[in-house]
Amino acid sequence: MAKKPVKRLSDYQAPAFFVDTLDLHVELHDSATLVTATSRLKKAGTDSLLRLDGEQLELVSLELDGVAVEPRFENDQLLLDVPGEGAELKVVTRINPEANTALEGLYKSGGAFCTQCEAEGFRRITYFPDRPDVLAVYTTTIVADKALYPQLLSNGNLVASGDLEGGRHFATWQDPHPKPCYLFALVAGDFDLLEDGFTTSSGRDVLLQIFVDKGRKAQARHAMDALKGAMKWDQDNYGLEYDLDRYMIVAVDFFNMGAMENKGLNIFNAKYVLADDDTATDQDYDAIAAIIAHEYFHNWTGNRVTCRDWFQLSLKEGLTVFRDQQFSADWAGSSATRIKEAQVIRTNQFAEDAGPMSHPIRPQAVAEMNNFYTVTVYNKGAEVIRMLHGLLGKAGFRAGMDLYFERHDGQAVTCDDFVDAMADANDRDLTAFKGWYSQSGTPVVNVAEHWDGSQYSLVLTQHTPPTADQQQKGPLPLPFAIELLGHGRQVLQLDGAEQRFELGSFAEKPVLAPLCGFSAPVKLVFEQSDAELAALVEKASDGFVRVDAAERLLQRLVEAWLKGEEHAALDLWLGALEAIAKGPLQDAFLESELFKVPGIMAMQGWFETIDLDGLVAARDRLRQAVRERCFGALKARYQEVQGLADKGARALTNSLLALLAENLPEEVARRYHQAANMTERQGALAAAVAGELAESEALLAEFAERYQDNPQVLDKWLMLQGQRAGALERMDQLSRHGAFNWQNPNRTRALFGTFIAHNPQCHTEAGYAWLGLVLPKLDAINPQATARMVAPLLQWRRFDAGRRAQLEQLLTALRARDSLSADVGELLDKALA
Ligand code: B3K
Ligand code: ZN
Repeated sequence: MAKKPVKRLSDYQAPAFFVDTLDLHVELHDSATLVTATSRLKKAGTDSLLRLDGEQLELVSLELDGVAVEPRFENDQLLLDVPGEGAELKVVTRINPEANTALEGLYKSGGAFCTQCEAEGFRRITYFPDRPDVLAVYTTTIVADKALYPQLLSNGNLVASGDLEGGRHFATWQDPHPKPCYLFALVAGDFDLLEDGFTTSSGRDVLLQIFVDKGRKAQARHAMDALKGAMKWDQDNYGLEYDLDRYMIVAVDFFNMGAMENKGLNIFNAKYVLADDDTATDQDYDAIAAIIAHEYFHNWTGNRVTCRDWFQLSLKEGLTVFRDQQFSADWAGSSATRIKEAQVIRTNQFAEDAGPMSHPIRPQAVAEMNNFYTVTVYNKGAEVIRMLHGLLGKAGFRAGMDLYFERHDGQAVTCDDFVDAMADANDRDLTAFKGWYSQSGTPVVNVAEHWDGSQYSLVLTQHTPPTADQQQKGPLPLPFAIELLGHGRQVLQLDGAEQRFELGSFAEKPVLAPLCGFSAPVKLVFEQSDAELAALVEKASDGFVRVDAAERLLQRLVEAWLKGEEHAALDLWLGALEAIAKGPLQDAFLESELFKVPGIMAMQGWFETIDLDGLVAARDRLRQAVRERCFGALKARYQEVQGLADKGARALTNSLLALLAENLPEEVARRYHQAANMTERQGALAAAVAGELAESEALLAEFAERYQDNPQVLDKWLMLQGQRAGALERMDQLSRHGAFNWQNPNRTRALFGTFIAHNPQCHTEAGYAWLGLVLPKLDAINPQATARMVAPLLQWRRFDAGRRAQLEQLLTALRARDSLSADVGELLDKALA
């Protein structure tokens, strides 16, 4: 197995050399691109040993101040002694973009060249100090065939361009802002272009350009509007303006993640750019706006102020996710926005904490950095920023941000620098709060209530169970927002392991709604009565509390079912749903969440050991119970909203249809065929598939035919195929289907990723045998994408004895393979430790 040495935060050393300027000259050819990199080096301390990173490069020549030098190698580094205070370094390398299926460094997506350098992809372009604390001013010249690649793009401003011999042409770009190499980007292709403009608050006219595949220009309109919305929002809310004359976005179909914030030249997964009503759901529209905003916001939180080292990733990612969440809440938000954010933490992040990949939002040891672009670093990181925002208030948080930029603009800094700016701007001691950066695991908050006939008080205690990476835990300061039904809301600040809160005198015992708005990323243990929980589902004023109360009821119920017992929670839950459905429609988004049966993934998080068969049976039984008991009320609500042309109504209609599909097969088919947009069409199709309706086969075939020319839409089809009952038997055929492509991570994630994460059939003997064949094949193509897909299997120890044994065997055999990537290897090392 390929191994990467584990790096530790505590071993950080400042670079020996800075790079003032970097001139890149890139001669593009499909299989032999020539890169000439000329850098002006400046000694940073006393050490004269220069370390350059490089992977999968052919070194053509190496010169220091015009004199050829002999390279010395140590693992993936090239070492050079540089006498004096600095020198000019010229490195020429040859690379093969066409063979680059890992999609890191320079590669081809369809007919175009593009790059992905974060975290450590620049070292696949040239030898360079590939670390975020080396900031240089870049000048990039691209040379390529003019007919095939009429558009040549890189960071910053276009300073020269022209024709060359042999049908080739060139363009030279200059980026005046010093940046780390992970923000470098280059694109060459033949795209359709949507242009617009934005004038910043200080009067700078910015040209906005979105480059998309031919014929897709109209589908970039929504992304463009979101970009303009984000630019204005950041000015209005943080006083942050754009700092170049041009902002470019390129949409490509081959891309490992969502998007990348390269300075002035974002590269996006086409999935997060292209949309129109016929091809994108309401959810797609929202995700596009959120990611467009996220990458734009990075221009300040990430690019102008960047990370000292990759352990600090949450410095830019947690903060930028928080900012995009704020933007989304303002721009397109609904009552379900916060509920969905909480679901990501409770389903995905808590699972990460409960498994072998547990790490603090600032990890302490990393082998393959790409493995740490996690829900912990991103989403829990955002929750930590959200708590800070709550603690300091809007104005205090803004003062902290202002001070952060005043102190650190143009620098590469640490999470401590960020918290210190927040503390200093507000004259607060945030030492204890910093524990959120160094401690992994999910705090468990225990709630005990006391009511003596008049005085009502709460005792909150917290403890964090040990995690795979860290045994010792301490209490963390956390805001615990509560509502006493009918008596208003307040925030209790829990600072220690145990605290008592006197809440006043009450003639009747008040009903407590805990953790309003999911005020802290914690688990709740609270022996609240079933009846109170049912009351919360119906009456709490906080949407998260309502959904959470339903979940706590269901957890009790499923726990009883798994033991072969019955539980009164069933009646209470059904009663609450029925009462809501019979009441006047108040909030369609919220109802759309309440009328969902939790998925298997969410249910897995309720228990330490995973009884997969029991959970599948429980889920099906819940769906059936709803149909039996609440059909009339839910159908009436369905009829009330199904014809309405608004987003909330569409969300609610889709939830109801998914619940009632088995009882309404004709209506499912009718809605599919008469759909006015993709939200309706996909909702109906998903309901047919989840309900395993006889109609689903024909509807899936119709869908594949209708969208045969649109790979992004066909990913929706592949996802449904991946989660369908009996998917495994169709895998071979599906992976040979024209909609599928082994080298495209969107396709493999849609079909295989969905199957692995969401289809219980994956956890059968045949499923494991299939994994044993498919994972090595995927890993040889794209390690980063494969590592992401493997994540759910890392939880193997939590399954029943039979599955545990089979999974251990599968993972052990995988780990023993010589050709295994460092990416997957790191995960398996941890999982099997
Ligand atoms: N910063 C990039 C993610 C890079 C992932 C590298 N494996 C996108 C983002 O968070 O905005
Ligand atoms: Zn980001």
